[in-house]
Amino acid sequence: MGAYLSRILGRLWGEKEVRILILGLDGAGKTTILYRLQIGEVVTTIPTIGFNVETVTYRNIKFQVWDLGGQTSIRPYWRCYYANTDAVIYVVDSVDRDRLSTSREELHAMLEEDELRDSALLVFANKQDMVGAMSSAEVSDALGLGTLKNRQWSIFKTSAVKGDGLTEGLDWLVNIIQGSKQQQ
Ligand SMILES: Nc1nc2c(ncn2[C@@H]2O[C@H](COP(=O)(O)OP(=O)(O)OP(=O)(O)O)[C@@H](O)[C@H]2O)c(=O)[nH]1
Ligand SMILES: [Mg+2]
Repeated sequence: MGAYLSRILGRLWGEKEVRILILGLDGAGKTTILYRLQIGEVVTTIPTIGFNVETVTYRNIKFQVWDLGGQTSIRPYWRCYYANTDAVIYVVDSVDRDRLSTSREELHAMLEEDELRDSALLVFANKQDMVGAMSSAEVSDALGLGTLKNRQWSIFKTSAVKGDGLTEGLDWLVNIIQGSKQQQ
């Protein structure tokens, strides 16, 4: 049954990998999430200058995951990676209340880009293991997710260091992407 399903899925997907960008302000936890997804462990990170890219296989689907540096001076380069992106994982440090408005501005500026018109949006309200972390409803409000039009989006509470919430988010993404494939 498993082999049969993977054949069907293989046909559905062809050989194409699903292209994902992980974006968000510096220090939000993007690189930690990338390697947690890829090797299942917490790695020691340094601020990303440029990008990391890894292939992550989940539920028989190959994701090509790009993790871009989030520092102010590097954010203008995000747009160089937008073409052919199936989904954006937008990571928020749920403790960093002071920079939520900046995070909101960057998010909305990104979503206005034509190349991301059809990309799904998965928001991770990260660092939920820390005292004072905002709830996903608070993060959602602060980011203005409710105002998004013509966008498939969802938000999940995550802790990259504990590994919580990440697969729930990916499950949502797989369902969205499979749904849109079947419509084509
Ligand atoms: N407590 C806690 N710390 C986290 C979590 N996720 C990441 N961190 C820590 O936050 C710091 C920054 O994480 P990175 O993954 O390097 O952040 P980044 O978003 O890749 O940052 P840039 O590369 O500068 O854009 C590191 O010390 C991580 O260990 C989390 O869920 N909980
Ligand atoms: Mg990084």
